[in-house]
Amino acid sequence: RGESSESRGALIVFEGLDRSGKTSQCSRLLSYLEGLGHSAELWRFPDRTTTVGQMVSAYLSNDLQLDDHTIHLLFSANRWEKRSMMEAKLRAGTTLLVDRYSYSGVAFSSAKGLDIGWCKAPEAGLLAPDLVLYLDIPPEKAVERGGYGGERYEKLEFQKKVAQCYKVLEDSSWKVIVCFILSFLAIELLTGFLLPTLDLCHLVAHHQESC
Ligand code: NYM
Repeated sequence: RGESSESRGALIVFEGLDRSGKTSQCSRLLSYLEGLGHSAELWRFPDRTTTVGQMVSAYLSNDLQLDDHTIHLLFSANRWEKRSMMEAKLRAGTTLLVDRYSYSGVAFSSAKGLDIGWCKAPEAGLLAPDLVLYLDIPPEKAVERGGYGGERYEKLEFQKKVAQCYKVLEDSSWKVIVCFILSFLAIELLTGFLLPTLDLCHLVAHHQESC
C-alpha cells in the first residue's frame, strides 16, 4: 500500500497435468524476462527442500504413507511456509514464476474424492496469483511425452480425473494455453499477453478469496 504499482513484481503461476511442460515453459519465460531486464525468479511447489517438503517428497516417492487429508494439509503448509518470503520478493519488485500452486493442491486432492470446499479452505489467505497459465494437454498426450516417472499420481486414469478437477477451478486469472500450439510457437505466444500483465503488476499482497 502506498507503493507505486510498477514497483511490484507479478505472481505468475503455471498449472497443468504432470508432463504438461510447465517446468520447461517456466524456465524459458524466466530467460525471456531476464533478457528484457526484469527481475524474476523461478519457484516451484512442492518445495522439497524444507522439512515439510521432504515429507511431501517422501510421500510422492511412496516412501511414506499418509492419510489423504494429512498430505493435503502438508502441501498447503509447504506454501504457507513460503508465503512471507514470496510477499517480500514481490514487494521488492521481483516477479515470481511459480511451477504449481494452490490449484494443484485442490485439483490433485479433489481428484482423490476429497470434498472440494474442504480442499480449498487451507489455501485462503495465501497470495493470489496475478496470472495463471494453464498448460492444457490431453492426459493421453502427456503420457506420450516421455512417459511418467514412478511417482504417486503419475497414472493415466488418475491424471484424467485431475484434468476434470482443474476444469472447475478456472477463474478470471487464468489463461488456458493449448500445448500443441505452445510446442511450436513457444514463448512468443505467452509473451503477447504477459508483457501487458507485467506492466500492471498490481498489488498481490491481498487475501485470496477463492482458489
Ligand atoms: N501436487 C502438487 C499435489 O498433489 N498437491 C500440491 O499442492 C502440489 C503443489 O505433486 N504430481 C502433486 C502434483 C505432482 C506432484 O509435482 C509433484 P512436481 O511438479 O512433479 O514436482
